[in-house]
Amino acid sequence: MATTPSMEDYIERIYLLIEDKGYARVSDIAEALEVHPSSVTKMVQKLDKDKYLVYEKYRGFTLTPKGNKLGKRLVYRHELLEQFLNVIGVDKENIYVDVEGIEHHLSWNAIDRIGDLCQFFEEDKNRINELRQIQQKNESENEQS
Ligand SMILES: [Mn+2]
Repeated sequence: MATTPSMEDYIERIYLLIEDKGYARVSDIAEALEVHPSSVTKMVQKLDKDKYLVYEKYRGFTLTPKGNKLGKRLVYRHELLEQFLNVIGVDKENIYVDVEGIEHHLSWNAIDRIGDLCQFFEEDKNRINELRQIQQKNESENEQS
């Protein structure tokens, strides 16, 4: 990760680790977020204080119901934004980094409206095809100019 991970990045990552293995250890979080274990310890103490997670001896961290609820929402948001960038035709190799760049900066209102837009395209594949036709037209015009 190019920038310092935010509190949301931590909760999102811890949620995914717990989903995968049942718990999250400092070393797992540090590796996943590409940060020093001491940064993880610092953030985890803050998240513990704010009642997002609890430390369980020998197991590592688990999320409280509050942390779990937020984690689930953050993972949903990440996946929705990947879907959105796919729908609008962003090149595959840009998608992950683009989502990491924008996900913390949108309101939940904007997320919900992006959800509507994805649904609009999902419900009728002709809509995607029409968008792709516009994109091809724009690309061939750009090549000519
Ligand atoms: Mn993310």
